[in-house]
Amino acid sequence: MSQPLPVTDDSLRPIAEKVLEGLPLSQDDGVALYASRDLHGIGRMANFVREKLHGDKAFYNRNRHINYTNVCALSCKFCSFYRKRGEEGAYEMPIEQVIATAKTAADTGATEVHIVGGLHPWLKFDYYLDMLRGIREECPELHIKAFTAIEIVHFTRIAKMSVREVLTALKEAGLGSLPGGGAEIFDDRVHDEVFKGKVRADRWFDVHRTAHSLGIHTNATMLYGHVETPPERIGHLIKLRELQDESLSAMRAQDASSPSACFNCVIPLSFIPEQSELGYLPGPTGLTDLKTLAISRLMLNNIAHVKAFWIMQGLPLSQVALDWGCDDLDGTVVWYDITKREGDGVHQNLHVSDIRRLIREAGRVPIERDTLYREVTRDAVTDRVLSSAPLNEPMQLVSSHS
Ligand code: V47
Repeated sequence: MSQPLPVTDDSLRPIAEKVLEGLPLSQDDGVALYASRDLHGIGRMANFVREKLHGDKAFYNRNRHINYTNVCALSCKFCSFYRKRGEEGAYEMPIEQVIATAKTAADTGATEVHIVGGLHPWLKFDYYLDMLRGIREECPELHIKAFTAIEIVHFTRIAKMSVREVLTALKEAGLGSLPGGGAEIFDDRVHDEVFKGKVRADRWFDVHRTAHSLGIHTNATMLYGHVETPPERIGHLIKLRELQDESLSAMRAQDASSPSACFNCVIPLSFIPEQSELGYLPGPTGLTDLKTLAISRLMLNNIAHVKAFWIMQGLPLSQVALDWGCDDLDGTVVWYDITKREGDGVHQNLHVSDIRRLIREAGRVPIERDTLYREVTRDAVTDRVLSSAPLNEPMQLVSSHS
């Protein structure tokens, strides 16, 4: 017997049929989803996909974000993080401070550090290599997820090396994976309006494609709710799906001597206007947040996880999003300097027991994961990680989610 279609908006019926059959949605389908008022129907479709992939599991991790410098050669209009060197509030952390912060994180139970910063005009490539080597030496078990594609392109310039050479050197120094930042919206019109100085989409994809070919897993983001239109968001998601198709094909063909990798998850980032040059914009509403998270789940049928990053969407909405296609809330974070909401400081620590409580209250089962989405088990008394799977091993996505 065929399943009942979960939508009340008749125009979404053909889309619902495709979703139930696991078929990829088109650009027009994505635009129709944004145009529909059937928020619950969209949520039910996204939830269908989410539960097909992950059942009732909702993932979180114990991590620590480290922003090593806010000095940046760029001046993107959406960004409230960057400072010019010498400007009040500008900082760069000595390597020892980054290493000590990572060590404290590892000692207090984190399995991951997430390290990103501005494009610092004077720091040499050795600064980044020494940072990774130092963390690797002090905390051999800690997964280092570091440097957006934009920072990687910056390193190719300062080190006069290719993307492949830079990534290879970083991997040898201890890099585990790349975070998804710097993607914004893959569209030239939006690029020229709000982040003109930044490299264009082709360079972001070049970095992620090369990382995958070197066996380095990566994440992907989309910054929504500023000047972009719904069709531009859908175009962005389809471009991510296309690279994931390529990377999954390569993974299927891989042998032990040439490991390859893919996107672990997508993180739709809700734009926070405060203290940015776009501070006059209202920012996305709760409706746009829920629709975008759900539509990301629906468009990206080949990416395993959709993360509601609670710092951006806020905790209450992130909790609700566990029924709108999301299966992951990111983590403990501890410190976050990139975006600034009125009243928030940079110290934004979410306790593990609070994350678990929020997930349980939403009717889901909290699962601690590592960066590559393997379940982490801990000794109940010492809190030490017991899972024996070696870190930095590629996630087995291909057979289960393609
Ligand atoms: O690249 C900057 C975005 C990103 C604002 O990979 C803003 O697991 C909202 O990429 N309002 C950095 N967003 C954060 C990021 C990230 C976060 C969590 C997890 C992962 C992951 C990656 O934040 C930037 C930019 O796209 N951003 N300014 C703003 N005003």
